[in-house]
Amino acid sequence: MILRDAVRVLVTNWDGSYTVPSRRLYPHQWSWDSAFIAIGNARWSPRRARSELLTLFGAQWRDGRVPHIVFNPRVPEGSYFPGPEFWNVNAPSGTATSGIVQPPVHALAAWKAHLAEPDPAFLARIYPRLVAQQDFLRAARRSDAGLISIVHPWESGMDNSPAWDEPLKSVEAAPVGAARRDLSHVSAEERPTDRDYERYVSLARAYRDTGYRRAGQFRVEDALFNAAYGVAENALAEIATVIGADPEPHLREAAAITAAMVDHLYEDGLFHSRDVLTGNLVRSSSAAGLVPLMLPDLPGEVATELIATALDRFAAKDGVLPTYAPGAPEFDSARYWRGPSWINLSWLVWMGLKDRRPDLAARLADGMINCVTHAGFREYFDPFTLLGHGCRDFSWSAALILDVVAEHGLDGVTPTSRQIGQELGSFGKTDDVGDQVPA
Ligand code: 2M8
Repeated sequence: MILRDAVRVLVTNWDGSYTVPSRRLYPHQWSWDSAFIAIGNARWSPRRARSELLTLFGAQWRDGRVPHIVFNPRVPEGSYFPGPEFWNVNAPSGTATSGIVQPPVHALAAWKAHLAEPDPAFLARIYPRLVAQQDFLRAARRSDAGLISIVHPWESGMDNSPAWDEPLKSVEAAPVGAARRDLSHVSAEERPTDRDYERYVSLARAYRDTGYRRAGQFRVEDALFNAAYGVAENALAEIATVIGADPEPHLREAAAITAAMVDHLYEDGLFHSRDVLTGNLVRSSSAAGLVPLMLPDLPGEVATELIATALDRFAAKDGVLPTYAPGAPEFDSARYWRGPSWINLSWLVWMGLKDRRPDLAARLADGMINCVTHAGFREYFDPFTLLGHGCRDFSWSAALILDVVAEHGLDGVTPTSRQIGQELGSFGKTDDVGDQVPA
């Protein structure tokens, strides 16, 4: 049942060649959402997974950047703020996009799509684009410390994390007036405050006004973003091997970023972010700091300490991972990215634990399944009551559950992909209906 419901969400949110995160709250294509959605779709429709990624990379800029939003021209300007008029960008494809990026989890998604249904031609097509995505980050965002910066909280994907409270203090808030659309769909207590939103808008405007070249007053080396960058290099090494390219430079880069992260971002059992403008470590209790568990080159003792932190400060043994440590004063169990459990973050940590601590990984898998069984495919969940928050029928919550169930099983039974196909019954056929898969 849960599998059918998950696919129903993904089918409902499919727009012909990609998937919207949510019909009402997020009616365009989002970058890292599409990577997570592709990972889930790969479990029942690898064709959709490939289409999702190729559509996103169809809007890649000449400098290699993959914009965080690709706008659907058929959706009215007023449906989402800030929309195409605010960002004022046309990608080389002619599509309107935003000008900032999100964590580069796409190479991993492409690799997982290939594992689900081997397709070297797809890999050969997407590989240069994935390499260009990494090249952009190296060229435009790398500091002397060898780490990649983000220039907006929206680039972290964990937009409203308390980890950004301190670096955002120097950003002037610009009035956005009645422009906010999110509050028509979700209650204000579950979304960022007006003051935070005003800062987001003022930062985005400052970056836009330099032609998306020079950042405003926010430049941060984030643990999750840098871990995603390293994981992407590992995935690129796998892809390179299949298509006859050289995996070595990717493996070297993955090892180098891991070492730089340990040197500069690690302290007391957790990875943190570094404020590039002040040079200070931003000590916080964000679960982003556990995501480096995904890096295969992570020194064993660091991994052991991270796992101890996950158990102790994040109560991971209970299975439902909060985005912020519950004992920290900034923790809020219902507000967007300030504490609730999100399926994508739990999934990233689950990936990092599968080989290191299969028992704990299994608990997180059960925890993710419990959340959606209890509350449906909500955007985020109270980690204690499992109450659902944010929008409903949220795509990555559905997609990643398909991936978790395919690997971990449900009620102790691990379905084969054939069984998943059978369980989905008629949904399997929708794979062939109404698609506009990029040529
Ligand atoms: C949220 O972010 C957007 C801005 O990009 C928003 O609040 O309007 C975040 O949760 C982000 O991580 C996610 O990619 C996006 C769409 O699901 O929504």
